[in-house]
Amino acid sequence: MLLELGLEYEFHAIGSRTGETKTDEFMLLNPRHKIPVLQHGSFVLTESAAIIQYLSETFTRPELMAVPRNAESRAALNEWCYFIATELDAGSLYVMRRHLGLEHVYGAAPKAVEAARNYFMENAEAMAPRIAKSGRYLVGDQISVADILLMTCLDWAVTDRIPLSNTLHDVSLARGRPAGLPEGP
Ligand SMILES: N[C@@H](CCC(=O)N[C@@H](CS)C(=O)NCC(=O)O)C(=O)O
Repeated sequence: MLLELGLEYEFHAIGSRTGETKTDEFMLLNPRHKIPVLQHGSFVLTESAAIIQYLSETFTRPELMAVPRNAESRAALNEWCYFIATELDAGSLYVMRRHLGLEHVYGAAPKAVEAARNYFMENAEAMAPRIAKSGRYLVGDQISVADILLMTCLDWAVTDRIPLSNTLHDVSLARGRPAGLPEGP
């Protein structure tokens, strides 16, 4: 979001599970020892979705990015954001991440991993026709917070080799997949 908005920023590389998220200094910023954290002046914000939404509203560039101003269009955008952040990310991909790759922290749970993979596919594919129909962006004809959240999940799914329909796979390629990531199935 910082790049999309062309903002100048200072990046501090803090590695997860390296101990860097558990220093006294970092724990003052986020007592849950999680990255990312945004510091904007004296304002400190955690939770990636909240961070990108805050940036999009604080540094609004109407010519670049959709930031809904009325309740209905904001609700339509939020519907996408909450769906992606809760159902696709936290409820599916992050369950897989926790129990496949981070078993030493969260424990092995192969059945949960399998169920989470299926849950991702079912939910993403249910929305695939709407995602494809939306055109280049999910809401209107400009990029929004929802597109950044969706692309994060689709890139992650492709990297994790979760089977995607041609529709979703094409969306993941067409809507700005960063170069250098492995090709999907
Ligand atoms: N819901 C949070 C999740 C953040 C999160 O889980 N971050 C991981 C890295 S992707 C982390 O900081 N792990 C370090 C730790 O648990 O100590 C968000 O979207 O910001």
